[in-house]
Amino acid sequence: MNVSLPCLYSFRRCPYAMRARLGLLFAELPVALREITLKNKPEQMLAISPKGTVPVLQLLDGSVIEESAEIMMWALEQNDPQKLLDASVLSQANALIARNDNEFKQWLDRYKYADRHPEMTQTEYRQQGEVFLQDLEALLIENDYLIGDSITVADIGVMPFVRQFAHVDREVFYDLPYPKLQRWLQDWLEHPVFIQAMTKFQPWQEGDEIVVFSV
Ligand SMILES: N[C@@H](CCC(=O)N[C@@H](CS)C(=O)NCC(=O)O)C(=O)O
Repeated sequence: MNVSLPCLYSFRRCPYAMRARLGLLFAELPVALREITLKNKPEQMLAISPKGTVPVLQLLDGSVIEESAEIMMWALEQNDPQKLLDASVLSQANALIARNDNEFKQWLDRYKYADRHPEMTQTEYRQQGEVFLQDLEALLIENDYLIGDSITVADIGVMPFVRQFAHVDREVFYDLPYPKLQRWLQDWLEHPVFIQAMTKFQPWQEGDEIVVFSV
């Protein structure tokens, strides 16, 4: 079978790639998925995106989207049956995603790899990350999802990073005083779209059969 689909370079455990895959699944846009390993990036990916991060999406016209938030937005702009990208949520969603990427992610990395950053203790890094989590908890006290009572792009943009934070030490995370956030994360981990987004694939090699990634 000869299928022409946009091509997504992805890495299963990467939170940025997770948000891109979630965006594509919620948009119901099939792509050809190429799983990579960070230690052995395919030359075909580096040729279209020399910065060497995943996710990378190459469209059928050859253009390349190499930022995860842009892939998510692009996908939902093409098709958004569940209205994740309603105009009314856009500015709040963009602000939350920007805070996640520019502020929370730094503390998350230091919390996860505290031994590489001896300037502060792991607990202090965790507490810095919790500043963002407290704000998410406040939003989830008001509504079932981060912006209102249905899933928006903010939820799928932020959730993979909260998951990573929780997985640094699950016992510690579930002991923190954020019951709404813990419930929200737990619901996401059991959500069928997230489960599908976490399907395992073998790393791609030239000549492999196309792997269609779709709902
Ligand atoms: N700003 C980028 C960041 C993507 C990113 O940093 N991805 C990591 C994996 S989680 C990566 O590819 N790192 C390259 C490497 O470790 O070599 C985006 O949003 O897509």
